[in-house]
Amino acid sequence: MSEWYHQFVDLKYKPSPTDLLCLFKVQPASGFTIKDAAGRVASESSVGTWTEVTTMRPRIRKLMAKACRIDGSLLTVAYPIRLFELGNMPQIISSIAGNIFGMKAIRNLRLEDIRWPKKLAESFRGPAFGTRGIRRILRVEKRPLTATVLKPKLGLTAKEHARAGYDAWVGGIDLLKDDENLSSQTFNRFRERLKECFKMRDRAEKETGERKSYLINVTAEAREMLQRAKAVAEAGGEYVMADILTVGWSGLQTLREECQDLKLAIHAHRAFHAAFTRNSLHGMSMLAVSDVARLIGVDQLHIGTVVGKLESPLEEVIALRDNLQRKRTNSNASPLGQDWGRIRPVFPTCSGGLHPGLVPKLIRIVGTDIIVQAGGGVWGHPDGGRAGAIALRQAIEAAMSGESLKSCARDHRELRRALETWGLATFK
Ligand code: CAP
Ligand code: MG
Repeated sequence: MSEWYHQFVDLKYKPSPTDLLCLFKVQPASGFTIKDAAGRVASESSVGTWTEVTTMRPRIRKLMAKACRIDGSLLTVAYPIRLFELGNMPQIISSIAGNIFGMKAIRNLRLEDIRWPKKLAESFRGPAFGTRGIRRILRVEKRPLTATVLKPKLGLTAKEHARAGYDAWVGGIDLLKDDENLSSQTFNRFRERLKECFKMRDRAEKETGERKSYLINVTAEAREMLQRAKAVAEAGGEYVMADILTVGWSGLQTLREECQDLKLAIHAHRAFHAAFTRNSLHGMSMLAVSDVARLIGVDQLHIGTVVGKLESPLEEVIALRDNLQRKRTNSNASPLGQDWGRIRPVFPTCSGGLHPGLVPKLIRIVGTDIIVQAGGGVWGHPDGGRAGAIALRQAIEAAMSGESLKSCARDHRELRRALETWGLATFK
């Protein structure tokens, strides 16, 4: 059996620029060598199975993936591009991240990184707006954008939701955002929420003279999701939000097509990612997930905060930022490197336990070309959501001007109250 699998191992093979490359971290099960595991990964994710078959043809041998590099527990596999259907992401992921995770001969397997050949990468739309396009929509040139997720996550009525949204917008928030689990429950129906919130959005724009928008969650059954996107466009919205991993790559591709026609940007929430990205030995890295999201074409994606409540190691957050924003990613951000060609950059969103006291640290780590999202950090402010929004904006202005929060807080009450409440401490 291993002899057959070993035919998929060729450490002399030099990958061609048209090959798709995958970097895996492999831990063979006991009794198996890394070469055994490598052959199985390359075989079962391309054309092979556990035995030779009489239906094999010489021309099909050219489609065999090759385990072409083994470096300790790191395995690089090269896949001929003809294994894949251009523009079909579910098919590609079913190949390179399909059955192989369940093989007995492998104790742990993690897909760390992917290098996409130009022809395959450019068979996807990429972001419609990207960082620059989003900044143009909101007419914000340099500073980080601000967003707030209304809390509590669920339970508010559509009117209460819109009323609170108004407070956040006039307080200085650019983007109101639905929570990942808010859709169209009985207490807050999607179409009523849409209507009420855009009434308040328009009012807040008039009063502040600033552009404001709403990341409304359209996550639902695929056809209904498209209907909800249409309703957003008819209401004069600029965005939809989707839980890209629970919607699935097929649903996301379909939504991207619809949003192309509707001229809507996509805010991507990654709820569910930690179920398979967090284990550093098994699963798929968030880096690889970010590749797929950028290719399909979301305009904004969560990358973590380093300083906040959710697990997000510094190296990962920086690698994600660079992988989403750069035209060409080098080995720091992505071990295999990637030339993104005409695929636009995605706006990184930092979210999860953020509050004004953490803003300067966050900006020192990830820079200013980000979206700062604070839910509890706005709605937990002792003087209410509008004061919370003002405090967040004050913290960002202070960080942009290089003024310390303490000195800024002296004559900015909202920020002072936020610092009194949460201080400057990062989450343990
Ligand atoms: C943040 C949040 C976001 C997470 C997602 C939450 O709320 O709304 O869903 O940030 O995680 O439900 O936790 P708070 P990530 O601002 O109140 O913490 O950004 O890592 O994908
Ligand atoms: Mg949330």
